[in-house]
Amino acid sequence: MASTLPYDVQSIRSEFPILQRKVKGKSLVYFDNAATAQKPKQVIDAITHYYSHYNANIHRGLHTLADEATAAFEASRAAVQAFIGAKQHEEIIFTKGTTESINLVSNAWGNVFLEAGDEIIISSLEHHANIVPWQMIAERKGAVIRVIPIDADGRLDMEAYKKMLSSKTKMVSVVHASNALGVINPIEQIIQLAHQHGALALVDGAQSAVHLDIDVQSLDCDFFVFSGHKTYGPTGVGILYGKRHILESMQPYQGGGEMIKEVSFEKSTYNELPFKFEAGTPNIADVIALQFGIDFISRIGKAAIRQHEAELLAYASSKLRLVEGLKIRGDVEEKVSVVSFTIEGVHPQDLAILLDNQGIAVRTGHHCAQPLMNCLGVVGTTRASFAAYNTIEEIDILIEALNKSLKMLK
Ligand code: C6P
Repeated sequence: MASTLPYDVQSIRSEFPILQRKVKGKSLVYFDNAATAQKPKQVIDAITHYYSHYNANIHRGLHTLADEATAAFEASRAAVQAFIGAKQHEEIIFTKGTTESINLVSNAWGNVFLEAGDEIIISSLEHHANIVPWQMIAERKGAVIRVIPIDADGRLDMEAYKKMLSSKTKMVSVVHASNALGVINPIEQIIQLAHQHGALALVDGAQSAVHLDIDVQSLDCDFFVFSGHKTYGPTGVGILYGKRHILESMQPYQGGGEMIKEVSFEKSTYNELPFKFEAGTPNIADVIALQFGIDFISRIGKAAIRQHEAELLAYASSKLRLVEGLKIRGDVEEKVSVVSFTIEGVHPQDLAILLDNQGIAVRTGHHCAQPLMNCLGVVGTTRASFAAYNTIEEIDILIEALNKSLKMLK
């Protein structure tokens, strides 16, 4: 439930032990949240507690520890189900990240349903994780990838998208919010149009799940994927949501323990959902801890966090615009809390090193979106991304450090 208390950023900061540390003698300013968010103490404690008190394999043992671990693991599935509004817990599959979730779909769905000449639509904004798996299956099946173009600010060309759709389109796989620019795509419309042409729609929610309200039933997407580590949870846990009847029609991704019903040397039959897609011992501790990341978001309230982050984004953007030669890339209204920029005559990598010397963590480079950088005609950008625990004072520190760095570089 959303909190009605005023937003107390200092109290939120106190829940994140890492924010106490110094980098190069300065207080850490962590603005690389789009890469991975820091973890609240309750997530860190959940991992220690699991290994200290009830470490056991799940869904198999008939002993107390196994029962406790299984219950905690399944509680995380229920938390994820509620977090994204899925109808049934069987529709939530645990993977190791967004990347694995997309690979699972491209293989387990693509192997069954793609044929030569079929088309898969992605967009120019995609992370490599939503490009390469489709290229791999397209190559195997003789399918064709089509790419929705963007304008200079990273807005999708929806007219071009509409023209691309046809009876050949089998899958539309598009990012909800761009990791490199922060731009939010009109995902409802993208999904509706895909369905009108009989295609399925996959939403890469790696950057949206933590910021935007997600209801997979009202979105009506066929798949929604995201990573636990960007939602204040641990690394090594990803989520694949899929509509039940579609997941049922797909082949297993990997074979092994847990995903089977009966095995003989002649033939094996597969387990029910969600276990059919969870072969082998999963990442039990981190899946269990994920629910505490989700709990952190729910306790503070997504709307409250979003408002706080929007204030940070607006403040940072207004200050950055004053820097000579600086251009914000993806300077649009509908954005998550990511600001990506280039500065005339300055290589992003040089800037990142100078900022790190002042205790500031930003990401620079192509952000695993090389084709997007080519579309924008840049080698890379400097990206600052904000989370629930960041402050206006930290942005002032960034701007001061940036101006100091530019004096050294220019
Ligand atoms: N983006 C970033 O710094 P994994 O690595 O599987 O958790 O997530 C991959 C991924 C897929 N789609 C989008 C939109 C993403 O942002 C990411 C991860 C990080 O932007 C690391 S490259």
